[in-house]
Amino acid sequence: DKVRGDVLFDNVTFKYEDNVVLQDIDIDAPAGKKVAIMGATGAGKTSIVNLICRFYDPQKGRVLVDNVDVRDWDLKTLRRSVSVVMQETFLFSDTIANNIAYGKDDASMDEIIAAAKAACAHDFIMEMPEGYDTVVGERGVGLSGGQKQRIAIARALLVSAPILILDDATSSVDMETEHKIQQALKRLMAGRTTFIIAHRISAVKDADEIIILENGRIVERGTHDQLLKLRGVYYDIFRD
Ligand code: DCP
Ligand code: MG
Repeated sequence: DKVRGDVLFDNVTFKYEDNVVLQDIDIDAPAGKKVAIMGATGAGKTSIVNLICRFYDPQKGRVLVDNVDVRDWDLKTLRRSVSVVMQETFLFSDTIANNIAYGKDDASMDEIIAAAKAACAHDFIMEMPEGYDTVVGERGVGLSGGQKQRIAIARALLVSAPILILDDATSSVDMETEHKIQQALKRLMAGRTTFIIAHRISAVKDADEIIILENGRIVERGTHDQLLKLRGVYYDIFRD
């Protein structure tokens, strides 16, 4: 009963109270496919990925994982099958090492350090008062947005869930760090169904399908080359 990681959005419409956020969304992502989602703030990007983990349920249509409606999944199994690097990373009031190992409590210190190195987090962690034993989070040392994102990427590197969601995973890091992390993210994505939400063309251009969202509707979709030929919204982002 291993989860393969096929994800299908079948005519999904979703609203928060009266606010329609997604309309008639169809996405077919068989196991291993890389889907990128772009769109302005408020377009509905995070709402799409929220439905996979069942943080919310759609009012119309279905979200399927391995051909089974996510509503029929055991919630624990479903959420364990999805590894998420969120836009706003949540850190526990605990040591950096435990924050990285969250989701894989049996990780060895060597594994934790390797993940942190791949996520470009090792250097700043070593500069903290107690290195990997430094307590962060609400009752500990504060971290910048970019540092938190790198902890979250290290965390995702440790667990091997078949579905991966990167929601603006590098939005708070500078270009140089993003470039360095890119390699680790590529390794992270290999063999997993991946949803990449990003604003930069560099982060999405290799995806199997790029989806452009506008006010909750898909207005363009295709590969990088196909979308450039369209000379539409994606082309305009590319030219800027
Ligand atoms: N919304 C809401 N209630 C929530 C979350 C969002 O009413 N609890 C609204 C705000 C937006 C719309 O839903 O109008 C879509 O929100 P998303 O978070 O899905 O938007 P994005 O992820 O695309 O925006 P951003 O790029 O800012 O992350
Ligand atoms: Mg969002």
